[in-house]
Amino acid sequence: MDAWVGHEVPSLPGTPPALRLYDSARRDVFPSEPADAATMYVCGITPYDATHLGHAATMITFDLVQRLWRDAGRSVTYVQNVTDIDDPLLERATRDGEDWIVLAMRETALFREDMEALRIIPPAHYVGAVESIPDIAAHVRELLAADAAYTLPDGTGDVYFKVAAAPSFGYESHLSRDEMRRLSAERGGDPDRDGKLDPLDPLLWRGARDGEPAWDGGDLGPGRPGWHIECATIALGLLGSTIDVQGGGNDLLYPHHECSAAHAETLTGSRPFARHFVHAGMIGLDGEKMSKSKGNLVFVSRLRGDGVDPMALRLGLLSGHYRSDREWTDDVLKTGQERLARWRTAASATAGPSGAGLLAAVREALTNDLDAPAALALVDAWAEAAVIGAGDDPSAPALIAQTVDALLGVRL
Ligand code: 5CA
Ligand code: ZN
Repeated sequence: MDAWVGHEVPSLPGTPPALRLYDSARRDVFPSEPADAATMYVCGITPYDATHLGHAATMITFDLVQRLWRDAGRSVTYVQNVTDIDDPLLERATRDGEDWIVLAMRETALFREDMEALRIIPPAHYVGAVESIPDIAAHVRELLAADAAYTLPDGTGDVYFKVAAAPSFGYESHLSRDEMRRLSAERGGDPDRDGKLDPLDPLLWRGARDGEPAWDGGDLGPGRPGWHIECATIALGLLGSTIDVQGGGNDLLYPHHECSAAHAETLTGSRPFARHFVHAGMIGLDGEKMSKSKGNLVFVSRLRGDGVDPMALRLGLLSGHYRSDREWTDDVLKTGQERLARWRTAASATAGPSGAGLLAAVREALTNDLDAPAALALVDAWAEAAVIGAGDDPSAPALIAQTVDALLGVRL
């Protein structure tokens, strides 16, 4: 499907240090050393409700990764999916008496608009689950043929992956089996279903049910895809067997990313599926994770409609470190708005402290596991000096505006 429209990204003088990122599997920060063309797959929305600030925060996180790779002269192939068929989408459509396709298309269109307003660089490939079904079904058949999957003997046609076929299962999330079981029940899995070989085995293909949409699965019979195989298939098809970054929120670490890596690795025989498994913290509201199922949402489109500058939202979301779970409050928004106004005033000053010095410091902060709060503090200090007439670099205000645009995605 179509992605959204991008904006020109200014190129900056000089060379940045190598990007270092935290990898959930190795549990530490390691350099990301992609070939000339870096590859990234990020788990996108399930379009049954509008984009909220949690989605925006995760998309901004991976937008920074792309910006830093580009700043280092790499081309980037970025793929994002849309889970445009899955249980929550069908449940919401049924609840509201709406056609699930219309719901998915409307919310996906709104997401594109929000991403454009937030100046997120669009993915090279924006791919829906539905359009990927033939490839997904082929992978499920391949896993069955390799004895890494089985059909449940209850006549439903449901096919499960054998976690026993992935000897390294668990290497990404490092959880105990009890914890995996608990999270799998909470996040779309069915550990207590009868007939499974292992309670942790995830669904690959759901046989057709009355009243549910179904697609031709060849030998699998009609049905629809499981969730984890969707992302494994889309990533493998467009990015090959080893990607530089697999990203998403930390709510996806288990079971989604652990299982999609296990599927991909079993299909290709190559491990790890991603050199860095990168997870963004959860944005919460009133002490709870912002989520469609809980309904405690602040929508990007609602704030935009209220006249909030998307650049202030971006600054608000960047004011906490991407890996920390953090709260969205009125104060976070107000601070973002005030910061944006201060930076805009400073960028129109006639001179300021050294622009090249600030660019180097901002690059240092951001390549250090995306330390955006440190980068914001550096620009704050520069802006404070520039507005009181300190510093005599006449090229600094323009360079700072370009730096903030190219690296933080904030247009002044
Ligand atoms: N379609 C699947 C991924 S394949 C999905 O999780 N969709 S989602 O709509 O629930 O979330 C979209 C993206 O936003 C995911 O990367 C998810 O991890 C992230 N996300 C969801 N809620 C939050 C939140 N409260 N804070 C930060 N990120 C979030
Ligand atoms: Zn995914």
